[in-house]
Amino acid sequence: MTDTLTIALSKGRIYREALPLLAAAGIVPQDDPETSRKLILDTRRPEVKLVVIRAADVPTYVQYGAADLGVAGKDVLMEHGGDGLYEPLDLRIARCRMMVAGRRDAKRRPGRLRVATKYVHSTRRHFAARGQQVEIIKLYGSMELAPLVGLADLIVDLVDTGNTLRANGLEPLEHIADISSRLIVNTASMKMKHAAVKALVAKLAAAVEDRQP
Ligand code: PRT
Ligand code: MG
Repeated sequence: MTDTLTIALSKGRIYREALPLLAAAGIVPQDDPETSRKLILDTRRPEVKLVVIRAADVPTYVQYGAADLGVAGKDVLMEHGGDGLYEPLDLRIARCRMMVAGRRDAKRRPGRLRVATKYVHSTRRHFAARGQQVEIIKLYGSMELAPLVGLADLIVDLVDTGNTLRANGLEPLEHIADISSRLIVNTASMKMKHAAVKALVAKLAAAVEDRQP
């Protein structure tokens, strides 16, 4: 009997960039999540399904075994903590950098700096490692706005081209981490569905190598 495999991923850039890698493993969705309202997509391989969810929810689905595998940004995994997950493969897609940013002179202000971010854990770790006391303000998006309206001195956000920062008069100030999307696997699925998971990881690894040797 062939094991069924459920793969969790988010729509948008991760879906778009994962699609060619999945196709190399014969996984071709039968619906387009950008236009369909379906949350569970059948694929050309009858034993493989995709579930399309919010990026930040992917590690949770995989941790609890609601999905056997997932595709998640390293930023999201650093916040989640990785309990109940293996991370066997860097897919090298949706790449960017996690950075501290702010106005050029932001760090010269005396006193404890305020940092706005949705990456609370990564931010706390970064400043703690530098022995710097900061006040962290949790936001869910549009971090670039915070310094403009006096909510925070600094932000921690993802930077790709730098256009968003520039458009808001902000500059990248400190590098925290290089980010890319990772394949994650539920630890129980790794054991119970070992052959199916191993075969899929191998196909995806080969597809990653073919794209960027
Ligand atoms: O959008 P939604 O609220 O549903 O969730 P999400 O923002 O977590 O999902 P999505 O699809 O926007 O991002 C999914 C993943 O893509 C992230 O978790 C990252 O791993 C990865 N990724 C890669 C990025 C970027 N590049 C990126 N540039 N995610 C977000 N951005 C944003 C960034 O936050 C900033 O607002 O793009 C803006 C900066 O881009 P530049 O090119 O102007 O520098
Ligand atoms: Mg987004």
